Amino acid sequence: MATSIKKLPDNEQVLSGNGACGGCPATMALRMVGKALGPNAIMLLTPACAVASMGMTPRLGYNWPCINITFASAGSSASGISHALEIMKEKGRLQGELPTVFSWVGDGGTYDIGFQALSAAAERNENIIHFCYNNEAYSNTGVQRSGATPRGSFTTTTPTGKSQPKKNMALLMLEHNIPYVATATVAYPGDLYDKVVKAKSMRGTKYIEILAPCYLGWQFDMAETVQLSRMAVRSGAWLLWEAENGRISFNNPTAQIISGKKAPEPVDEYLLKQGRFSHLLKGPDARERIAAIQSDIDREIAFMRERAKIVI
Ligand SMILES: Cc1ncc(C[n+]2csc(CCOP(=O)(O)OP(=O)(O)O)c2C)c(N)n1
Ligand code: SF4
Ligand SMILES: [Mg+2]
Repeated sequence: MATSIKKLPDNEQVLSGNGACGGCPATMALRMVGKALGPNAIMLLTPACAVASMGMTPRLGYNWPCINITFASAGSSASGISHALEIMKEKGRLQGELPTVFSWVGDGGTYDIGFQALSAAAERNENIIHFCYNNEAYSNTGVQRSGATPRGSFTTTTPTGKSQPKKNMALLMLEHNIPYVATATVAYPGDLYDKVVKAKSMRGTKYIEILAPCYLGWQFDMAETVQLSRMAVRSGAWLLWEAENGRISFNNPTAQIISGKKAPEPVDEYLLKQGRFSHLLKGPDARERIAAIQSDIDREIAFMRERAKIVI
């Protein structure tokens, strides 16, 4: 059972007065992450909403040392900092527990622009945590398509809807043979918290991806962030899973969907809530377009069910 939201620690690493939109899913997720990591951590950020949300010195919204770096260097910069800390400890210039080195990067920075350095860091099994907060688009620059944008979604670079399905980035990271990979989302804060606690306790590269429904790109009422996140999981559009040393397990409610105990909710209702899909739902071929999205989801569920049977 995941930790209850009522039992999460009181410590806050995301401070009030930060620059995020009200109801920002990425900031909500970061708050949970902060509760799990505590203050002894170093944060790396690539250009994204998370940087804008952080605000400007002297009014930083995050209670960690924060380093803003280029998209292409999150993996390598985090690796370098992690090594530097170990050398400082060896030389007696740092005492006590070493800070956790973590990157907080959007889907654009993870799936696309920063993938090469992240892949290289994972292949070297660097002692870092890479978080991808996935709002399924380049939100900070006005909502362009990324590798995480699902089929059919409107973005400013896919005005008639993206024609390709999203890629399974978490699974790609698992194929780097790293010790821990997990997916999470803001509607299940205890699940996210537990996963971060686990990642913090492990050595090597850890990858945690958090679905972050963003009202701007997805076009819904910002008060419904958590509801959208829950609908994504219940429809199977987002699967909650984790892999410790290559062994995949699913977390509820995804576990019930995978085992067949519960059918995923039809995707229609989830799509209807979001303006980014509204153009798909009109016209004579609306059923066909929704069916294509439903079949992406069904295929991914079936694929992950089979993939989980393979133990590396
Ligand atoms: C190499 C490079 N390309 C493009 C940009 C412009 N840029 C700044 S933020 C951003 C969007 C990043 O998207 P994502 O990583 O998904 O984060 P989000 O904005 O969604 O939080 C882009 C493209 C940049 N700063 N550097
Ligand atoms: S645009 Fe979306 S991800 Fe960016 S700060 Fe606003 S709610 Fe958060
Ligand atoms: Mg994004």
